[in-house]
Amino acid sequence: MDLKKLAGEQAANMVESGMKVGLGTGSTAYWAVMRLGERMREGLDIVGVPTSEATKQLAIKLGIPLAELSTLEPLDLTIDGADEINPDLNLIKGGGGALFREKMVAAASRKLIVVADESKVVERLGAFTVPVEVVPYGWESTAKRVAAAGCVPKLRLVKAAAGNADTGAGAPGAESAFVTDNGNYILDCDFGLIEDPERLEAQINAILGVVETGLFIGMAELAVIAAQSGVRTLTR
Ligand code: ABF
Repeated sequence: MDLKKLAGEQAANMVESGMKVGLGTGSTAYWAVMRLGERMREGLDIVGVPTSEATKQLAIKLGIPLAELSTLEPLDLTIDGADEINPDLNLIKGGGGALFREKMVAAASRKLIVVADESKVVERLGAFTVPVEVVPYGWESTAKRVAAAGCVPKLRLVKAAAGNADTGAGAPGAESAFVTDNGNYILDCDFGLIEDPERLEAQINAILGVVETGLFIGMAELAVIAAQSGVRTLTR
C-alpha cells in the first residue's frame, strides 16, 4: 500500500468546490495534487496557488487553474508535506528545497493540512537537519553566523546531470550548489534534537543573510498520517 498516496488523496478529498487551495510540494503532496486534478474532472471547481515551480508544472499538466498568491489570498487551505511532524504539529520542511514558497503560501492560508506517512511523526524535531534558505552573496559568512547558533551547516549540493559540452565546465557528476526557485542557496543545519523549536526558528531568522528556515511553528492545523494500519488525523 502506498502510504503517501493514501495520505495525499485523503486530504484532497477534504477540498470543496469554490475553494482557493495552496498546492504543496514533494512526493506526498504530489498525490494530493493528482487527486485534485482527478476530482476536477468529476466537477470540482477550485483555483490553486503552487508552492514550487515543480508543482506549478504538475498543476498546469492536470488543468488545475492557477493564480498568483497576492491576488488570491487568503486561501481556504493548503495541503503540503513535511519532513518531520512533532506532537504540537510543529514541522521541519524544506527537504525538497521549496520551504520559502511553502511558508509564504501556508502563512496566507486559513488552514494548513500536512500529509505524510507515519515515518514523519517524531516526538522531538531535529533528527532531520533543518533546511535554512540563505542569500548566495556571502553565504559562507552567513553559514558561520548560523553555526554560532549551535549547528553544523552544510551547503546543499546537486550533481550536474552532465558536463556542459560547450564550455566543458562541470564534468558529469560534478557538484554545484542547489539553487532554490527563488535563486537562493540552502544550508542543511544539524542542530541535533531541538529543545525549543519556536525559539530556534526566531533565532535563525534573525541572522543576517538568512531568508527563511524550514521550521514551521504553529502553522499546521491538521495532519493526515497514513500507516499500514490505516489513516489517522492529528490536530494541535
Ligand atoms: C515538501 O514535502 C517539503 O517541505 C518536504 O521536504 C517534503 C516532504 O517530503 P515527501 O512528502 O516527499 O516525503 O513539502
